[in-house]
Amino acid sequence: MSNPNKPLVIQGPLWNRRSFLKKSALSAMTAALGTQIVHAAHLPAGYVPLAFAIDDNPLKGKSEDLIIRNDKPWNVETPPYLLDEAVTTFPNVFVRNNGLIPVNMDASQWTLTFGGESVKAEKTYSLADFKKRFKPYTYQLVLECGGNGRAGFYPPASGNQWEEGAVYCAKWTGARLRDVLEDVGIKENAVYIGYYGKDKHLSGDPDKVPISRGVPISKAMQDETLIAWAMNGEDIPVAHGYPLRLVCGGWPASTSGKWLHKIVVRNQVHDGPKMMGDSYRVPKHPVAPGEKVPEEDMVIIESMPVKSIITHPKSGAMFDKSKKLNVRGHAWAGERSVAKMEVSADFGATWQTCNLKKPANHLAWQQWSAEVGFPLSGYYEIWARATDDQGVAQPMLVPGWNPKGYLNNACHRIAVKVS
Ligand SMILES: Nc1nc2c(c(=O)[nH]1)N[C@H]1C(S)=C(S)[C@@H](COP(=O)(O)O)O[C@H]1N2
Ligand SMILES: [Mo]
Repeated sequence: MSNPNKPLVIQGPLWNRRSFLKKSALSAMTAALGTQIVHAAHLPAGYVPLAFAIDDNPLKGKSEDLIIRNDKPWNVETPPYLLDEAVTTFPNVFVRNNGLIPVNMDASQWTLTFGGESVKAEKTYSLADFKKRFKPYTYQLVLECGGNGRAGFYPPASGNQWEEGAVYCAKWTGARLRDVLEDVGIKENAVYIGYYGKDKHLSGDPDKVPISRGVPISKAMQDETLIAWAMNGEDIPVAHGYPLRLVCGGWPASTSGKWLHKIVVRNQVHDGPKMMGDSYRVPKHPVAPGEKVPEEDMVIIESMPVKSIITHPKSGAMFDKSKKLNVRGHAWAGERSVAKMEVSADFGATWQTCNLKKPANHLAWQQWSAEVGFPLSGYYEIWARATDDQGVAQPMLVPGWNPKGYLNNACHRIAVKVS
């Protein structure tokens, strides 16, 4: 085959009812192989020859050092040292799914429909419509899973035991949702939007939706909220929402719907799966660890809190005492920006102010770095702490326990050995 990475897709069923390979399919395969399939008559029913097996592994090309938290659905975490890039590239982007990643998507047939109580009339766009009719914008946007850091809570909360790496900042290109909503025409009573994707429920039931979340109209209307068709200048990878994705930077990444095919404009808070109960909601007042919290005391998570990560060096690395160590990473604060970044090498007794860059745009993470010296050989820890533009700093310890283990923004720490 001319391009081994581009699988041949043969349209229509390969097999007839008697399980014989269809003549047309056989001749297409023979042509593609440039030779005949000698024992074609013995191919078992439904068997697709390896040369034609569609390689639909959506994690192909990911770094081998990603940590698999679950394989059904795929939930894969990035270790901090792989997040060193200012703009995270595909191999290092964590993957979070609530259902099954859709397969065989045809971008040329893709549509996105706007409906719900608060549209003036339903309207459907093709992918080409978006690219043609709306001005494209590109922003670097932090997507962090609301459950990033869940592993730090005790008693443990159920769900993927994310440590630090369920976060990334990629460059997204698309139409502003605001421009599209203006084109659709929405009613005065619109308060919320909700998304629907093409992923399948784990049960296999086609009528069940794995997740359908959303944001208030004010967030939907923000400049940086996109209906994106490109990530880092290329088609969005399948695992991250190909061919169309809603991107709401700075909020729980669960609001950024992948494989987007419907947006509903609601006259009430959207009530799709994972909007209610304990999902992506936290108690509105502190609760004792393990306490049951009544539903009416839970509030929907909006902007994510101030946080930072050390991406260099890798925890556990060894260093030469005669040289200063370059320590660096990123900091972000949901809708806010980060005003100050500090590191400590003495368990928080003293703090050193870091160099801190401005964000590339609102809702992008900020790069920080520091040169850290060590007086003696031995074991050290480096702790990193960000403070946002309202003076709110990351806590040293795991913050308020909540039933599903969201919003753990405790300081990231790494160990280093100096000799
Ligand atoms: N359609 C759909 N969109 C989705 C999800 C999903 O399961 N289905 N998961 C959400 C959650 S919980 C997160 S954290 C982000 C993860 O985005 P990523 O896979 O690009 O890292 O996608 C969000 N969008
Ligand atoms: Mo998430």
